[in-house]
Amino acid sequence: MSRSVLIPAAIAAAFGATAVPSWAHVTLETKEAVVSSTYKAVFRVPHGCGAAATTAIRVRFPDGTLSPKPMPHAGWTLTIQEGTLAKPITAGNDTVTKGVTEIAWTGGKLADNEYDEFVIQLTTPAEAGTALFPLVQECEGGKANRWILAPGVAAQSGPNGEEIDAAPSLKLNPKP
Ligand SMILES: [Cu+2]
Repeated sequence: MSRSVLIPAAIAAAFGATAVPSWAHVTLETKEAVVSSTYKAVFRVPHGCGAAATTAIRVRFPDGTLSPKPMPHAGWTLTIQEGTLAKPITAGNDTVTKGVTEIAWTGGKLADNEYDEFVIQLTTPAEAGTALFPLVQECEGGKANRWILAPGVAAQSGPNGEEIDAAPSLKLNPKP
C-alpha cells in the first residue's frame, strides 16, 4: 500500500507535529500473504533512533513460521539463533519443536538520513489472521527503537526518547 508522504509542513503541524507518522516506522513491504506459503519479508528501515544511526536489527517470528532464511547484508554480521520454539509446529505427521528463534544483523551503520531493507525468506504460518514480527532496532549511544506492540496498542517512549510502537505485521489470508 503506498501513501503519499508529501505533506506540507503547515498541514503536518495542524495535525500535530509531535505524533510520529506510522509510515515512518519499520514496516513490511508486502503486507499480505497466503497461509503456508513462501513469503519474502522485506523489512524497511526508514530512520534511526532519533538522529542516532542504526547499528543492529533483530527480528523474531510469529508462531508457526517455518525455515526463515535471511539475506546476508554487506557490512553487517548475520546471526541465526536457533532454539526451542515457543509453540511447536505441526506439519503433516511431524511436530517441529526446534528452529530459528531470532535473526540479527549487527555491527553495521545506517545513518538516520539513509534508508535500507533487510530481507528474510520464510514459510508463513498455517493459521490465517494477523502475524506479527517483533523487531528491535538498536542504534548508536545505546538507544533502541522497539517495534513490538500489537496493532491498536498505544505507542510509548523509551528512557532515551526511543520509539516503542507497532510490530511489523502481515495479514495471512486462507488458501484461495
Ligand atoms: Cu518511525
